[in-house]
Amino acid sequence: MGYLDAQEGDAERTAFRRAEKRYKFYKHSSTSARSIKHRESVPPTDLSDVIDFRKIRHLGFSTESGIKMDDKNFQWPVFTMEQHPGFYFIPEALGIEEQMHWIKESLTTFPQPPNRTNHTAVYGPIFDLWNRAQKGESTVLPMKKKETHKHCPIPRTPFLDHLSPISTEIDCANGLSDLSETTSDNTPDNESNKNSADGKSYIDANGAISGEQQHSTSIPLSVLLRKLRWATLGLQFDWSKRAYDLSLPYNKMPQKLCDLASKLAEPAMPDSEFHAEAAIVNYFGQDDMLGGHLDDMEKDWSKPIVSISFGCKAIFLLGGPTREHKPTAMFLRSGDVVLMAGPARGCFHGVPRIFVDPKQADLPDFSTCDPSCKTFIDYINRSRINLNIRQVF
Ligand SMILES: O=C(O)CCC(=O)C(=O)O
Repeated sequence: MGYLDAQEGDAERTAFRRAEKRYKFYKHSSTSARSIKHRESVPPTDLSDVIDFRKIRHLGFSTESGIKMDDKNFQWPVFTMEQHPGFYFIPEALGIEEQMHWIKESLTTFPQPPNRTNHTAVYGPIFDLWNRAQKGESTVLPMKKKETHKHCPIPRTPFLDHLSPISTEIDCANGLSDLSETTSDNTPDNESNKNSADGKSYIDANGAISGEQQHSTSIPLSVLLRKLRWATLGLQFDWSKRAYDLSLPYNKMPQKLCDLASKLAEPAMPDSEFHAEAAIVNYFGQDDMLGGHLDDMEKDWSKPIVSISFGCKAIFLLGGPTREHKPTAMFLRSGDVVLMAGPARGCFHGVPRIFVDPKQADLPDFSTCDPSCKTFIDYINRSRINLNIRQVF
């Protein structure tokens, strides 16, 4: 959030962009001889430079220079890096049961209206997405006629652009067409998005549609669940204005999450308390990446961003104040926490890679969780969720 996009063209030339290209996942879906030849010519990604804080924690020492561990002053061992002041890494901060609790919340409660998701601008608020998707419900969703052109009706918000799939071919939510990179409806400002985001038409818990509607299409809710890319909690963010919109209805952040965030934030602000006021839930599948960006919309950068990872392993890139700075790559695993405060708040960062292959995903053994968690385990075994918590004022 607070996304700053790269200028077209120069993106390829910056150190940050080069690192993204180095680590990203290359999809080769085609079985054509040319594609197979190309696949064979691409060497596996060299991960030898990726810092592994978990490994360092278990080894008890680091061969990397400038990495320090503080295991005395806080509840968890906390790592800092000399070249990134204001950045803190807390490996394995959350246990398996606690992770499963937040995975469930992220999939059931957090996308519930009035919280907004990437689907809100097109379809209006959708209630009970997770439960209804599990029941195999398909629903008729309102869409403006304009949106039935060949592009997929998934909003290309600035956020979706920064959470951009590497593959240019995405199966469309209505199963009819693909989402071209050239789609014109690429801001939440476009007319169709405005109308639905205004809440003029919506789907209630029973799947009924009310409000203005010019055209409709039937979409399995499981498809919309798979296409869920973000949800905002607490104070809601307006992507088109790049600002918190205090006029939007919102629920206060869940107290349990505020308490957790304030405890986790301690290494970055030991003398005062962190008050969580907003959060973004990021949902990633294999082909998703989060392009390099700055989170600069909150007023006070001494207050950290508290970022918690769940599910498949990812690579996190932490750069400098411009894209010209070569970023440091590090692994993020389920239960790891990152804090960005002070100078680190002004640094470009992103997630170029998610490892969903079971051999590389490094997932905790969620099978020890209650059997009722099975559907959540099935989801998280192929995905990653990030809870990104902020104090706005
Ligand atoms: O997914 C992550 O680990 C980082 C998310 C992030 O940077 C953001 O939401 O601004």
